[in-house]
Amino acid sequence: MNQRIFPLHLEYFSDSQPIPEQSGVHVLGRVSFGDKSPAATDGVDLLVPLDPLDSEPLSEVWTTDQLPTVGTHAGFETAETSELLFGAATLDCEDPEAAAQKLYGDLFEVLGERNFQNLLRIWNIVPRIGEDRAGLDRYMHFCRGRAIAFEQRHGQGFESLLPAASAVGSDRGPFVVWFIASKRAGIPRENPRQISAFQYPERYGPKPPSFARATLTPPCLGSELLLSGTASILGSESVHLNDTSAQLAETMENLRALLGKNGRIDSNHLRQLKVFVRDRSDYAEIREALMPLIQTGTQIMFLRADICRPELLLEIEGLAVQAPSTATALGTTPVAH
Ligand code: 3EB
Repeated sequence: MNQRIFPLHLEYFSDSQPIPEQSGVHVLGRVSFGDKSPAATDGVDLLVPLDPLDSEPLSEVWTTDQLPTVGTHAGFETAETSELLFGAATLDCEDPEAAAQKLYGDLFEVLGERNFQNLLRIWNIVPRIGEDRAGLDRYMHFCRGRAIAFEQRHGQGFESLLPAASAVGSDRGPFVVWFIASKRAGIPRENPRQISAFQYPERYGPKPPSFARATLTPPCLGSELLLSGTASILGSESVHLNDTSAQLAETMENLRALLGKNGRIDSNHLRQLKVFVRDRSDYAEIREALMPLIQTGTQIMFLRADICRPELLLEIEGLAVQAPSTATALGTTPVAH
């Protein structure tokens, strides 16, 4: 009892059990994976067609400290409080560029209508992301539509307003987007080991991907670090081709670099990791290699997904919070008291 109530909180819960109720805690949105929806919540419920790899499938549950108003705006299911807007939409469309323009155009309409100016986090599911379309892959088409939509909305310099994101591929179903926006701005963060995605050279596509490496939520929402999908990329290049364990190690280095040092979150705690795995047959190896690298109490879920570049075998996103000094960054030694 008397658990602290957070203004924005993420927890992974098993699909097979009801979400525990706590007075004063309200579900903004629940994102489940696979083909079977768990029982509905009072917030936005979304089913994403990526297969869970864990024996006990988990849902991503975002909660807040106010009772949200749920609704539908410009094709998005929304849950809204005075501080936060959670939204989700799906779209059947053959053309990934058109799909991105439509989804992001609608998203900006929702943000304008509800008066939420700040995107904190967005997730993108692109069906058959790696398939060729007129000499480019479908991910590149998606990136072009998304960049055009951002530029139409924010004009030149939109890059400084980009949220943390993930973009992975599904083998079935529609385009899916879900997002968290807030009244107050977060702070975008880039990774010193990587070229900003919005500055990738043209060989990765005619328009670069529109996302920040991480977003630090505003203090009123807990100054939590929302970590984008992160992969085995150094500079702008994929490294460790055909080597799952080396890609995992490089990805964890990239996540570590994002957690920051003095003056940022230095005593941090990784609360969640979501691991997207291209080949089911890599699941056991990745899981085994990952476990020793993480702190007790970090929640992990594994999903089968295509990664946006064909040579990437995995991608990992997460959430980190400032923690008491006894908590440690991933891979470091606990401090004794
Ligand atoms: C990368 O670093 C890997 O297009 O929104 C990660 C997170 C990746 C988000 C996106 C893509 C996106 O480029 C891929």
